[in-house]
Amino acid sequence: MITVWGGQTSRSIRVVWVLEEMGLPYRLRQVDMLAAKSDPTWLAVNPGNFLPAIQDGDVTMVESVAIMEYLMGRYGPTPLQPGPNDPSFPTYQQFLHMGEAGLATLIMVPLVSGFIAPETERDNWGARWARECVERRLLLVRRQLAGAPYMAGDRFTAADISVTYALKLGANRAGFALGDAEQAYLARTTNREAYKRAFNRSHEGMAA
Ligand SMILES: N[C@@H](CCC(=O)N[C@@H](CS)C(=O)NCC(=O)O)C(=O)O
Repeated sequence: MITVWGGQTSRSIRVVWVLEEMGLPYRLRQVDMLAAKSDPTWLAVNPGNFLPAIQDGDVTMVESVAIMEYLMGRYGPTPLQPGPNDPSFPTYQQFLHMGEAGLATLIMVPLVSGFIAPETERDNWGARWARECVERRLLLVRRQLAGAPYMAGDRFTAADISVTYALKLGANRAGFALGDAEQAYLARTTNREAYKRAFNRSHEGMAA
């Protein structure tokens, strides 16, 4: 049984969403980030103390996109992951990784500066720079959506799971304004039954 260590608003939703799309059994262990740094069981899984992590037999992994690739590789094939000879593969790879490396990671800078930093440090050069970097990367998402309904083209893939998380993070927690195309895209991706199950599982805490 795969164990996902996650939190209600964490990137663990990406992992749980993949598991739901693939119909794989798993159990979810919610980590309370306020208590996590003194929880030896959790720190033995991830001494870096960030979410998500998985355990699958002898495998222990962190990094949400790497975990997604592991699950699809080990338990696929799955339509979530186009093969290397599929024409959509390069675009798929690009947006799968841009969702974290180009968007969510950078979004964290204005997010923590804006909501967690002391008042006098909120408006800072680094946060403004990161916000501007995200805005430029969003131009690629916008260009893609001008010609196709999904990040890899005509059909839903794991790249959409990656990018959906980032867009929601930016819009809901860091004040990024989304246009009509991005909002319609989020409505499409989050209307999937697997997303709704993943969301509900993530918010109900411990589950079988
Ligand atoms: N690139 C990592 C980012 C992990 C990350 O930043 N996780 C957040 C929760 S969504 C966290 O645990 N932050 C606390 C910290 O890093 O101290 C991934 O995609 O898994």
